[in-house]
Amino acid sequence: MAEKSSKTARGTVACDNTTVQLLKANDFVAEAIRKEMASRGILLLNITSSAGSGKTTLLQETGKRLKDRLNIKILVGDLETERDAERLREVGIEALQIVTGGICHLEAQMILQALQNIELKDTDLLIIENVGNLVCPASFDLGEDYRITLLASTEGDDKPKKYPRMFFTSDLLLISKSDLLPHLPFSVEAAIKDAQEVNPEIEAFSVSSLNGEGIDRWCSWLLEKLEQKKKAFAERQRASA
Ligand SMILES: Nc1nc2c(ncn2[C@@H]2O[C@H](COP(=O)(O)OP(=O)(O)OP(=O)(O)O)[C@@H](O)[C@H]2O)c(=O)[nH]1
Ligand SMILES: [Mg+2]
Repeated sequence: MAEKSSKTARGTVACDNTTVQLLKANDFVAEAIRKEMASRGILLLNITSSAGSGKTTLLQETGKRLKDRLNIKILVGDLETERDAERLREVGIEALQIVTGGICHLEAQMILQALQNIELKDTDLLIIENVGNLVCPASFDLGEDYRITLLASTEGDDKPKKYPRMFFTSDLLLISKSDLLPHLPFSVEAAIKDAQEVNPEIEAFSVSSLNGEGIDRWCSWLLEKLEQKKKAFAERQRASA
């Protein structure tokens, strides 16, 4: 206690972490989801970012390009409203809204409940749009194969070091709204450098849902991961036949 009060005097409080068991329970459910997706050969992506970084718009553009080639389903988490799911349905993608009722992230058990309400048969790609928040969703594994984080050019290039857990746990960083870069003091190089110092494995490139920059590259990235997943699925099927 004495240590904590001295930290308070310096303007810092070290809080005890009481959520360890909750996260452990989440991980069990996430692992069950991962196994279920593996048994069906479905690629599961978890898209995260701050509020308003362009997740739904990117998924609309993705859907427009890939919906005739792939069977895509989207689960979208928000505190309130069905607006994002409606936007995705408008471009012809089957989308189910998960309304968290105030919770600032999606948990694996929410995904498990939502999965009871969608047809997984023949699905190729299941995408989760997480609640817009760069903090809490970082701690919750949803059973995804890959986590993709958007960082919009309007948010500032300093975010990877300030919110490291999200970047540490992500496989791909998309610098979104790149069409606005000419108007903003945002260095793509600095943001990517910081993200790769936090997580040397993270891939990164810029996208704009407005002018289309990087969208083909994003779709190719996604298709390559899907192909790898399908291949592993087919090999397992052959081995067990
Ligand atoms: N200039 C520009 N604006 C964009 C781009 N993508 C999205 N927007 C705009 O940014 C705003 C937020 O976009 P959304 O796609 O709703 O963002 P989101 O991350 O899904 O938001 P939440 O679900 O609320 O977290 C909207 O006004 C979009 O039109 C982009 O590439 N460039
Ligand atoms: Mg959205």
